[in-house]
Amino acid sequence: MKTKDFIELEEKYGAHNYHPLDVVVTKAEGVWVTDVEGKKYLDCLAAYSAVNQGHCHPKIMQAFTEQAGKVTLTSRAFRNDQLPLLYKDLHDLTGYDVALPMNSGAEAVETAVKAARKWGYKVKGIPENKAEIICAENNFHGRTVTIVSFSTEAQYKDGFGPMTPGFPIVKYGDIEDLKSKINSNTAAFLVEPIQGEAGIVVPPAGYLKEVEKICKENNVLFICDEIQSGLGRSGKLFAFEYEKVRPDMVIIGKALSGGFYPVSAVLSSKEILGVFKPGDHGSTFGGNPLAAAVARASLKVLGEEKLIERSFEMGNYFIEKSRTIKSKHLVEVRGKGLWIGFVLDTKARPYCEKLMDEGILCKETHDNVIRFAPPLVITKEEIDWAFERIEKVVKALD
Ligand code: IF1
Repeated sequence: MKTKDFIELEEKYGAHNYHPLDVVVTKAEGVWVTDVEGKKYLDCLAAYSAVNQGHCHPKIMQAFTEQAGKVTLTSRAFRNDQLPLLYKDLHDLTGYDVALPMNSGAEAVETAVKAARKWGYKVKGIPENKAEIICAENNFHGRTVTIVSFSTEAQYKDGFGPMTPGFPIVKYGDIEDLKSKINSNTAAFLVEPIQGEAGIVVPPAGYLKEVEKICKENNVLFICDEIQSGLGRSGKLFAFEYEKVRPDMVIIGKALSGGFYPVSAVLSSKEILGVFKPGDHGSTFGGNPLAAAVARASLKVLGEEKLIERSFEMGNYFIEKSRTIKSKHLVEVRGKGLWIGFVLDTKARPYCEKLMDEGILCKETHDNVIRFAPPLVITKEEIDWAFERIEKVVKALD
């Protein structure tokens, strides 16, 4: 079967909730993916930062296959010999005392919302059903009805009402707006330390420090969604580290499994996650031994291969080179680590399509930003190879 045959099947039998590039991937390794015609591409999306360790990393693969042959799922009605070890690894790596494992990022965000609300009622003393969780304009935290209830993107909400109440919105990066929206019913502020879907938007220097101070002064939980920005993508373990803050709760996912399996988690303290009593919350697959074994291997690879430091160094190299491109449509190059946005004054999709012809896969975000987020294992030579083609395409489209 050829590319067009696969596309025909997908168009005929699949729901059209995506508009993918017409590349049909059959194999992937490291930063390279191969399509059904045998053409190779440099993957500059890394499945939205879920394969920071590179596609099909052999060590994660080994952990996956070994565990798959032992036990994959017990449900949390019983215990298993992998989850406690993941808890310990997460504590030792992040310093957070307690974790609650889930599967998708959205499930972890929902878990954080439930924990913050319950903490608001049981610990802070907010009157029943009055808890508010403030979110930022242009946020992206997932696709459940409650999560799109606090999205400011009309399309993500259209046709999915009635929305869940209790989520005031503030301007991202605007500390005065946050101060003005906090009140005695505020349980938490949920924010991406760098906004991904919004186009890799880095907040003004000092913003997160101010957020932490305001939240502490008002007994409001500071929650960071690091599902996309975390685990090395920004050049740090967590993007919030650029401002030396310590959120009360951190949400992780995506690269927590190196792309092998949906694994996510909420990291926090006993005081906060202690609000959950047995039976309050859960999930069939949450914390299963296969997920835990894969997550442990994925975290180990980040450390062993120094991928966080690589992301910092290679990201700076990529950003500095990109800023030498002279083009009338390239307004700004921004980002942190190997998380880079080319901000255009025109639609980004045609650039992504031309880059695909040049052998580079990337994805536009918010119409006018080309997002480059390759696996963190990318080499300097591969960046040079990509840069040559990126510059060629950007100039050609001038
Ligand atoms: C899609 C966007 C990126 C996330 C943050 C939670 C989640 C995500 C910061 C939810 C997921 C994915 C979802 C995917 C495309 C992609 C995406 F364009 F949608 F916004 F990366 F920017 N917090 N982001 O980035 O995690 O439930 O998906 O595991 O929905 O199209 P999930």
